[in-house]
Amino acid sequence: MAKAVESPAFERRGLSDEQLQWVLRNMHLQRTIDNRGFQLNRQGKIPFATGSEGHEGIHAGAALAFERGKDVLVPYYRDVGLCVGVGMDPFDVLLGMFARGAERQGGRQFPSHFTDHAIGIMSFSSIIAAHCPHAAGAAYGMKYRKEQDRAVLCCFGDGATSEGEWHEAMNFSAVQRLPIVWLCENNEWAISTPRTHQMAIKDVAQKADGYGMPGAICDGSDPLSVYAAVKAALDRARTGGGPTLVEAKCYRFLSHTTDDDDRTYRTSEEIEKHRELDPVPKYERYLVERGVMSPEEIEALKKDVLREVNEITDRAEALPYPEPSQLYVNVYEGTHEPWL
Ligand SMILES: Cc1ncc(C[n+]2csc(CCOP(=O)(O)OP(=O)(O)O)c2C)c(N)n1
Ligand SMILES: [Mg+2]
Repeated sequence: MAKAVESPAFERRGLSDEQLQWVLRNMHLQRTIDNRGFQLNRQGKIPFATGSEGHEGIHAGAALAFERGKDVLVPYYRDVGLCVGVGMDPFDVLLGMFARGAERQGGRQFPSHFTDHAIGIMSFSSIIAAHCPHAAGAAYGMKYRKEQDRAVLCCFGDGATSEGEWHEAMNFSAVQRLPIVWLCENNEWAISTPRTHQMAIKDVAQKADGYGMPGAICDGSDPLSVYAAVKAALDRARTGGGPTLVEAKCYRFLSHTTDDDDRTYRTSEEIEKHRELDPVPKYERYLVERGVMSPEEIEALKKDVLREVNEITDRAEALPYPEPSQLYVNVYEGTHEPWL
């Protein structure tokens, strides 16, 4: 049976003051970048942005558990805070939004389709759950090469767990005892489809039973609860213990993307009710109560994050679109130019 991680809210988990403050900065960075995407879209400056507000606790906690230089991250489009948290340059996120040629993928990928080979962030597609077999493959590679002390962290939403590829990846990873952690960011919605239309069970983590791997549930609005659950699962994977399905429960506060009008399928009352669990103010209260940061220090941190996001926005906007001649670079080998 899936086990809820024993987590009295906001237990310190042996983290230093600096680490606890880093978590807050990561959460604000994500939220500020997120809101910037929506603003730029409404200003007509970018075609598309995703909204991850409500997922901050998951991203900051999981990023802290990830070992840079060793582990491999296979994210999905919601994971801006996680990717930035493991070391991706936030400037690259803005370059992606503006589709600028200087972006790592030449400005041709959808925004929020992060990748960074140097850090170990694997490229993924928009096809829901298609990255899960790829993540299992990366973990299989680690096992095949007898690499020790490293693992794959693969993220996806609750809706992804209805896809055939997800089930195949889960099953394969359990049968092969692969070094992988499956992190489900359960925000209760898959665009307009509520969780109750996707599955007849309450907890995604229950699905782990069917494959013969442990399932764990953590509170996605508490970054330290997520850190503990993901770290325990990664440690197990890194030491030959096989895969774990970790479910982090959260709620998506914004519409699915800038292309989605969530008023057509959920009420503002529902959103307001979940706002009480907003991870950002909740975590700020914790830091102040424990004397880790003063309200003035938190204000200064927020200002600094806004300064950084303003700066990278201006810098990205000033750069040019990709050259048309670059269209097929990294798509076809050599100078092949189809349809020209
Ligand atoms: C195979 C496939 N089917 C449908 C879509 C359209 N689509 C894009 S995002 C999404 C919802 C996914 O929901 P979930 O997995 O819960 O992640 P969330 O967006 O809620 O974080 C859908 C259905 C897609 N990209 N791929
Ligand atoms: Mg979802």
